[in-house]
Amino acid sequence: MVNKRIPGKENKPSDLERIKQESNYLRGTIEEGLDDQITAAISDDDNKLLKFHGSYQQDDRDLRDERRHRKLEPAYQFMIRTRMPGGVATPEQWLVMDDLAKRHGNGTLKLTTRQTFQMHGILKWNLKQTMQEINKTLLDTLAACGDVNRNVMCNSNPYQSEVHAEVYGWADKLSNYLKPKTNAYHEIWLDEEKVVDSRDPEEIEPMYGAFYLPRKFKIGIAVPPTNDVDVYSQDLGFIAIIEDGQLQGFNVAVGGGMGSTHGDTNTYPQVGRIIGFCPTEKVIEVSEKVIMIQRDYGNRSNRKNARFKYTVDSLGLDWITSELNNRLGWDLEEARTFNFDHNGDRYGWVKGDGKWHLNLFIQNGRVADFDDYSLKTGLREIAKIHTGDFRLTPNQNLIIANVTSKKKKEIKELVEKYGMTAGENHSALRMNSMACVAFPTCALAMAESERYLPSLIDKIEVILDEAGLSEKEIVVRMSGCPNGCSRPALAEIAFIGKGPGKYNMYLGGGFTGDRLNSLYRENIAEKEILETLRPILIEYGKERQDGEHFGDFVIRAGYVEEVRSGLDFHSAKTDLFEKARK
Ligand code: SRM
Ligand code: SF4
Repeated sequence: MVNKRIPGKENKPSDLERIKQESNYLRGTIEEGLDDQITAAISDDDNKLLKFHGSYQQDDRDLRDERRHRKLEPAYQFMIRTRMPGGVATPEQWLVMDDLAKRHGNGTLKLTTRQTFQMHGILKWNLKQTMQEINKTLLDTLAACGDVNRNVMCNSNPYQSEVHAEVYGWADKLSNYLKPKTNAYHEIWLDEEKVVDSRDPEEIEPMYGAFYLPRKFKIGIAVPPTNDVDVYSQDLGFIAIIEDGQLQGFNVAVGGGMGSTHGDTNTYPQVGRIIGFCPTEKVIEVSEKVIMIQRDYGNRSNRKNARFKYTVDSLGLDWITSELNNRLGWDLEEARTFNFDHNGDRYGWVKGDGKWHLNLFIQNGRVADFDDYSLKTGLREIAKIHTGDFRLTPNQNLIIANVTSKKKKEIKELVEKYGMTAGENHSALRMNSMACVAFPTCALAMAESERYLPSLIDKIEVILDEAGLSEKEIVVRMSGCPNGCSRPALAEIAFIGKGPGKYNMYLGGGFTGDRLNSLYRENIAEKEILETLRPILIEYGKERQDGEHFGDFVIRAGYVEEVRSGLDFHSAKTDLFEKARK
């Protein structure tokens, strides 16, 4: 047994631990709550359990004040998130999601930063039917949220090579293996017979146990040279090692995560650290043991310090590695060399494995019919004739994958007819942008994100034109609060909501997603954002070295200090050479 201090062990467990324990393996009183016709909401405890089933209760924040005024309960509604390893959906599934969004949701779909669909605005009365229809199309929502392993991410184009397809296969297997084993989901949503389970917790949930994990857990697999999954942001990241065209196994990175809380220096974004290499067929075993370490040692008292990154940082990387080796009964091998060259998407048509694949730009992942183009309708028309599949990318974009040469012409015509774009008319900055949902559905949003970033980029593009940088790839991300759902801490330029119309601005993330950025200006509004960015972009336009990325430049030019570990995130200095510049 270890003699290490177990983080948070000495303190009282958080209320969520009680809720999980008393829930009878995620059942709670969700069913009764759904049947209650008096309110459009469910109870607080059930709402926490509902997350494990892939849904959240929310309310429309645009309507909050008006409804309060009229003494009405908030406009309660539900968000549903699918579990879709590697972001793969068939055309039939696309059509079902498209139709459900129209019939039961707010009419739009969100392609998320973890390669899944989110649907917003579902009323309680329609929740079960929506879940059933999703399941009928062979997608599910189990463990899309909650204190369990979430959607497993992987490179979004498995047709690029045999190795890509093989890696997708592992992502799929991992996702299935790491699902909760309770029958609650099937009983509540799919009307399966209720099981009175008197077995031991270890038998009902052999990996998770009755308390599940202390916090959410995330796994992503990258295939170099592409780091589109932002492997260093994952609790557990795998980096495919390919030698002589064959997948040899994976480097294992632990303890990444993006979330923090404004003003609380005990919380910070962190990058995953590589602790070794495992052969391909061991990837499930390694994942299971890492998850069990987090289950046993994660902080169950303070949810703000409960992610695996804090377990890793408080117990130490050496301890985690040796505990993992002990549990495995064999040692991870020495990490192997690899190289990443970007974390964005590569747009347009590419050919691979005898088929065509079109990577479309979907601004902030929102699939809707807009005033100037009918994206949702266009994608529906494509789904009707498409014989391949769709791949949701980790950058909130979409690949129409596996298109035969025969179908390519038809799809190309539809893309043009509906004004969809592989980004020809956009700046490279916009093509490398992401924004989280934020208002009006996200209860935690402090500022706009998805609804605001496009117009801010319009204004930054004017500066980019002047600086001759319109075609220069710069990664920009916005989040409505420091939870970091768009993985902003890894962006070259990031905006994190502080209050209505106000953002913290961060600079200096690595172009390949390997380095954190650091705070450059606090609590600034649009005017100041543009005034601050302008001279830096102009200087970058003139002074950058050959091939130098913006994130590297702002460090070399002394705007911000390099941050390689989350432990230095709050102490990093800015404007190091300001006097010299003046
Ligand atoms: Fe997230 C909570 C949306 C990816 C870190 N996230 C939320 C909630 C559910 C708000 C809530 O708890 O009430 C948001 C729902 C908004 C809405 O109305 O839909 C939300 N997160 C999203 C999505 C939809 C953003 C998007 O625009 O794509 C992404 C869904 C991913 C998926 O399909 O599973 C999403 N969230 C992420 C990521 C990025 C990633 O996983 O690659 C992160 C940062 C990585 C990480 O986890 O460290 C992320 N979300 C959080 C956190 C902060 C966790 C932390 O460690 O502190 C929260 C809040 C929490 O858990 O308490 C959060
Ligand atoms: Fe909501 Fe914050 Fe996540 Fe944006 S970053 S979706 S505002 S929790």
